[in-house]
Amino acid sequence: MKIKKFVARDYQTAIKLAKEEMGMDAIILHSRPIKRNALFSRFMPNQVEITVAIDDTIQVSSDLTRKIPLPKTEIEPAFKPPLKENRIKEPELIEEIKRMNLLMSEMRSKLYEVELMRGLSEQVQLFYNALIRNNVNHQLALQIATSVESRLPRDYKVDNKWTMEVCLHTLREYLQDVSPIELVNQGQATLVFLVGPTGVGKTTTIAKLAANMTLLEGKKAALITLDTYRISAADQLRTFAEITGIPISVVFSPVEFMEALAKYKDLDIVFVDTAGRSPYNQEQLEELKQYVEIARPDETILVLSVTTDTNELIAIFNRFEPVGIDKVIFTKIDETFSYGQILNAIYEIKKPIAYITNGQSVPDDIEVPDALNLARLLLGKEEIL
Ligand SMILES: Nc1nc2c(ncn2[C@@H]2O[C@H](COP(=O)(O)OP(=O)(O)OP(=O)(O)O)[C@@H](O)[C@H]2O)c(=O)[nH]1
Ligand SMILES: [Mg+2]
Repeated sequence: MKIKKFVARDYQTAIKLAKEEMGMDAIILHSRPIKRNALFSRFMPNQVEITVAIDDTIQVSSDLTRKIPLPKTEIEPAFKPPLKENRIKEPELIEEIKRMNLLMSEMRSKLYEVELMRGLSEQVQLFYNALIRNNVNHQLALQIATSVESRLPRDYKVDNKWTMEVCLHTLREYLQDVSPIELVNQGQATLVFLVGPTGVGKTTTIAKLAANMTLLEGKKAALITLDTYRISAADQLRTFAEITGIPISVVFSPVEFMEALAKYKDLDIVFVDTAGRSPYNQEQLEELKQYVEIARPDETILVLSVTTDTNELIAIFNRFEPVGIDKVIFTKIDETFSYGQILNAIYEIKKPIAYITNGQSVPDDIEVPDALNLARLLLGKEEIL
């Protein structure tokens, strides 16, 4: 047995050298990259080393070797591909398998969906299609449609109006109860926090709520802003407060916050405006949680924009949940054509909707949603039945 090492700049060259010198029957026992220290590696290219063996006790005439070459496949497996390449191929393969699995499960659920769809009456299929067009998650839409179907009489055909009533009624059940702010504490201010990601409309919504409560309902409201991150942030609410005569405190610390709370404790309602928090900034969320824990608000409302997609809405809720979310407000209803994401999100997060806002105008563009109207909104603007 003859064993020899070959060094070259890559495996192919090393193998070529080995074959030339040791012949086609040579087998590779070992291969490795040669590590150089950092200093050398700057000046010299990386190299590889292969250890090759040949059993030279068996005499094979060079003529014979040439005439009957060994099938390539018999030699190749002995030449191990470089380790790094192997590692790259493995994740690729795993990714591919994952992708295939996903595809398979998508196909399976699609088939299941088609199967269930077949059992639906024509009217309910139209209802189902309207939900899908309006962005309602497929599985949820199918669940709702199946539930509508089970409520319709089987033996005779019902008219479209009746079916539509059942559809809307069923949709309403899937939307949680609507629950606007309640002034709970007799003789003590109800404390309401509005929290949420940046730019969703927290400050604007507080202005709308405070203006409506003060001007329309004759309640005594005050504003506290914890949004002191940006220079101009507090000005937005301060200007509004000046115009409406609603008192405001801009606080910079928990101590100042406690003082402001004490100052307004005899009013009807105190709104706390918070800085928009990135749902992915843990530190900001912790700070927000601290303020909520100090104040123990009656209601903490998460403000969400309907321009956000379902998965993101749910992710945002999950991040804010530890702060203690009681209700949600959906803003920017006027900025989208499909509203399915409201239903999708509510179905997952299971919190009541307090308000929806539908424009930038203060104080008009806010309403306590009527569940039936919301259900209609979910079906889009076209007539379906
Ligand atoms: N179209 C539309 N725009 C809205 C609505 N509500 C708020 N906006 C606008 O959204 C923008 C952001 O509103 P803000 O109230 O400043 O949002 P915010 O959540 O306080 O923002 P940060 O304090 O920066 O986190 C403003 O231009 C608002 O006029 C709405 O219902 N519809
Ligand atoms: Mg704001």
